[in-house]
Amino acid sequence: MTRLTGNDIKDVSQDLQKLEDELIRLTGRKIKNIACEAVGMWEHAINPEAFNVAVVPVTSGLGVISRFTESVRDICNWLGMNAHVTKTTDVQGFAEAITEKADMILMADDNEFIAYNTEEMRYSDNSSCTAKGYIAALNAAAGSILGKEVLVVGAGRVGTKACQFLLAKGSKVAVTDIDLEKARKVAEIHKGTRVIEDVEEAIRNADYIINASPAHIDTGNIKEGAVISSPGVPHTFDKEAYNKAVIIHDPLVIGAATMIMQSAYYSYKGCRR
Ligand code: PYL
Repeated sequence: MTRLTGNDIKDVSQDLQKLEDELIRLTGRKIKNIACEAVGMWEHAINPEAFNVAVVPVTSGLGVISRFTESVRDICNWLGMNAHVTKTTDVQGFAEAITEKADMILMADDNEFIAYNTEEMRYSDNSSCTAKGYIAALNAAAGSILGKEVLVVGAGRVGTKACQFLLAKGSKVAVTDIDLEKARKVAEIHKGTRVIEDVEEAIRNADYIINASPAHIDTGNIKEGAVISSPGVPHTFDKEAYNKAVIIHDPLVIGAATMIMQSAYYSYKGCRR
C-alpha cells in the first residue's frame, strides 16, 4: 500500500463537500451511502451521533503524516459522529481514548490503519474497506457490475481484496500487475480470477476498472466510456482521461468512511426486542 504524503491529503477536510457533490454526480450516492452499501448495511441501522470517536496519532516508523488524524477526525464527523484527535500519541493516546470511554478508536502505523470498536472488541481494516468502498462506487457508477468483467489493476493488498470481494458479489474478475507473479498468486488464491499478462492490453479492453496501483495509466490506453474506480495513490489521470472515462478517486475518504461504518456496524444488534 502506498504511503500517503501530507501533500496528498492537505485538502481532504476542506474538500469533503466537493467530493460528496462529485460522488452524487457520478454515482447518485453520498459518501455515507457508498460506505453503507459497501458494508451491506442499512444507513439507519446505527445512530452515528451515539459514537464518540478517538483518533490517535501514531509516531512509529516514518512518523505522523501532516493532517492525517485531523482528516480522519473530519471524515468521522462528516458521517455524523463525534470525533476528536487525542492529546497524546501512540500507546499513551490509546490509553487516553480508553480512559475517556471512546466507542471507537482509529489509528494507523505504516502497515495498518484500523477502526477499533471498543464495545464489540472488533476492528475493521483500511485495505479491505478501501476495496469494498471502491467496488460499491464502481457498482453505483456503472449501474451494476453483476455478471460483468471488472479489471483489477494492481495485485497488492487492496487489489487482492478487490478480486475476492468482486468474485463474491458475482462479477467476473481479471487481474493484472507489472509483477506477473503477484497477479498469478491472486488467481491461485481466488479461483475464477483471470490473469492478463499485458497490463496495457488489459486496460485497453476494460469497461470497468478498479485501479489499485500507484503506476500511471496512459490516457491513450483508456477505453472510451470506461468506468474507473481508483483508490490508487499517486493519482495521475489527466483532464483528457476524465473526458474519456468516469473516474472516481479520493486519497483517503471512501476507504476511511467505509472502515468507520464497518466498525460502527459491529454494534448493530438487529431489531431491538
Ligand atoms: C491509510 C493510508 C491509505 C493509503 N496508504 C495508507 C497510509 O499512508 N498509511 C500510513 C499512515 C500513517 C499515519 C501516521 C499518523 O499520522 O498517525 N502514523
